[in-house]
Amino acid sequence: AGKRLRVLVDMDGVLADFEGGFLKKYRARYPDEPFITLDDRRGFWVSTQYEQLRSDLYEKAISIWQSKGFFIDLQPLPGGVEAVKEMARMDDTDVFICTSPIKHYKHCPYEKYAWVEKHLGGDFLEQVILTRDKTLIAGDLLIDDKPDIQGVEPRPAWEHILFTACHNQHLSVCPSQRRLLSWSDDWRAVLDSKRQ
Ligand code: BVP
Repeated sequence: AGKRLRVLVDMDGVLADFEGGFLKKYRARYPDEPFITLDDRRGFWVSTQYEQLRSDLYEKAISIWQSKGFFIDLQPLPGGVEAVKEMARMDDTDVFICTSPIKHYKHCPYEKYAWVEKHLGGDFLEQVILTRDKTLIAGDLLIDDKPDIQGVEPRPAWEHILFTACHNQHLSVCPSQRRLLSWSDDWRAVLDSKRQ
């Protein structure tokens, strides 16, 4: 009998459409300001690329995800909610949602829980991990769209599976780093590869 598999799944950019939600609300709030299409996004930090476009756009970008309603209004990315629900039903499999809240805490942590309740159900609130340091969380897999996941633990327990997003799709990552192109990709095979 093998041990249980523990899968950590990121939220923004993996289950929830942070990039699409940002662009829509940014354009609605600042219709006369320049913006970056999703095709032109490069680098994990939206704020950094907007700052490079024009320095004052840094604060304008941040104002979008600091606003009430930003995180709860994010649309689910295709197939993500279904995949996570299926994982949770699999034998010998534990799935946790592992997400970093922004430091402006007025709305974000609350809305992340509310999003999980809305899209995955109240029982799934048991599976939520909010942390600014994912290296401390032990798991077999971490499915996350951030290319560099760092923290105080130099040897995290998990293997990071890079989930493809607009900002990382052109990145050439080291050949040992595995990717999931979307939730239509073979995530079941990735899980099976880690089972004893
Ligand atoms: O809560 C999200 C949004 C925020 O960082 C968190 C990333 O969490 P994980 O996906 O790693 O769990 N965020 C913040 C900024 C700029 C802040 Br200044 C950004 O550009 N992009 C971004 O996602």
